[in-house]
Amino acid sequence: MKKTKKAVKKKTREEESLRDIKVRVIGVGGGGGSIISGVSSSLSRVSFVAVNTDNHALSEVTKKKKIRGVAFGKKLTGGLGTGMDAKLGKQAAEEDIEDIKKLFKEQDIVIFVSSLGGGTGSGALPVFSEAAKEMGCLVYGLFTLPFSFEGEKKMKIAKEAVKESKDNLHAITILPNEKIFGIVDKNTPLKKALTVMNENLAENLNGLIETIYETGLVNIDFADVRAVLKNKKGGKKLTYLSTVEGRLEEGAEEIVRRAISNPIYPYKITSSHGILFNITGGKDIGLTDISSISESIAKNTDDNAKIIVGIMQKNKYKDKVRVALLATGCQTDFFKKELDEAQEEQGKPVRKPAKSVGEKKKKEKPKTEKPEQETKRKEEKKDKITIVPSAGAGVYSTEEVSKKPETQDEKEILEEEEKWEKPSFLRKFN
Ligand SMILES: Nc1nc2c(ncn2[C@@H]2O[C@H](COP(=O)(O)OP(=O)(O)OP(=O)(O)O)[C@@H](O)[C@H]2O)c(=O)[nH]1
Ligand SMILES: [Mg+2]
Repeated sequence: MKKTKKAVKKKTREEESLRDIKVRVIGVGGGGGSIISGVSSSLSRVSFVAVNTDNHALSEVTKKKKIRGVAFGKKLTGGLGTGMDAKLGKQAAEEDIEDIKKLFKEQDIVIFVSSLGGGTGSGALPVFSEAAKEMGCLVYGLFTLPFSFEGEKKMKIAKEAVKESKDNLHAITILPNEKIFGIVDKNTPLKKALTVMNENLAENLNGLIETIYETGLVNIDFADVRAVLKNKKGGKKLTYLSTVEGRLEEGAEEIVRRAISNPIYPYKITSSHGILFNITGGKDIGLTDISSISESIAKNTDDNAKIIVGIMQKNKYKDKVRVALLATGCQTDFFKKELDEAQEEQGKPVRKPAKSVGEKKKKEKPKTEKPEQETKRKEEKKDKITIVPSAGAGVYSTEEVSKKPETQDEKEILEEEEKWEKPSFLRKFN
């Protein structure tokens, strides 16, 4: 068929490279479904699936048109959930793994979202993540941990799930629900508190997905995201994902401060070795603003971190800016044991994380630096970052700029945010 001039013009290199990227967000269990229902309405190119052993919870979540529901483990659970039995959740996952595997087929990125501590999400995740990884997907897990008032047992189930899934996840974000009390008052009704937590999570995820799919003036693409998510130096997969919006008049430092100190995180980006951030501003956003934000982020990270910067412009961000940040290789003491511990105690072979070429060559910097030396070094590092929009996307190590130019105007997505679903585990108690 003869191509029209218009059609040829439309098919830019940009669209070509993004055309086939498939991202599937899978909410596992009740909490996971609720969280994804908050993000699904504003994103168009990603597919959303809620999987659960609880038919009632599934039917609530799939009221959102964009979410497809898949039940599993019907024979074992009768469609009623597992009642906090992770062993049953695991068996349920194994029972229907062939059906579930179809969800991973041809997906480039599978993002599992789950609130750990129940039987379904915690039991099924190790099984699902293993299958997704084996099928060649880039697998990212975004999890919450139960509140401490929910008791030791739930926390134990959640931590066990992290431990059993971590080898099959390229990157993991773990957020204790408890952290929500850094944002809302302790007396806030639980339902409301969870909604705020879910909104925060959904907003962060939204920022990442927009970064992957939308075309920027300085563009971050799938290859960049993959490079950062897979860059688990020293096996550290803990990932920080945050998206914030602010007014330019707040100043770069303040916007960055909010982006890197999201109160729902029990860890910081300081030890991160792979950072990807996307700055979205109005048509009038200046190079100074962009540089200030970039430098401010770089100052707060590891010296050897690989930093990838993207810039987008949208009319709706007049005088405003949105920063979406993804940082891998973070550290925390909170669930250090679960993340670091190999699976020796379970009699399984220890799978050591593969070392990157750079890591083999590079020696760790000795930690003998005085505070003033550190400040000086960080200032010097800041000076080495150059933002060159006309030269294309920024993969910035501290010294180099490498990547080809991309120029294309942004698309507008102005969909209204919809109301959140009521968290499923609360529904049971109402
Ligand atoms: N952030 C957040 N956490 C939730 C939400 N719903 C439940 N949780 C947390 O997730 C834990 C597990 O609950 P569910 O997600 O309902 O459990 P499940 O995976 O469906 O497992 P079973 O119902 O036991 O089969 C709870 O103890 C809560 O801590 C939610 O909407 N948001
Ligand atoms: Mg449930």
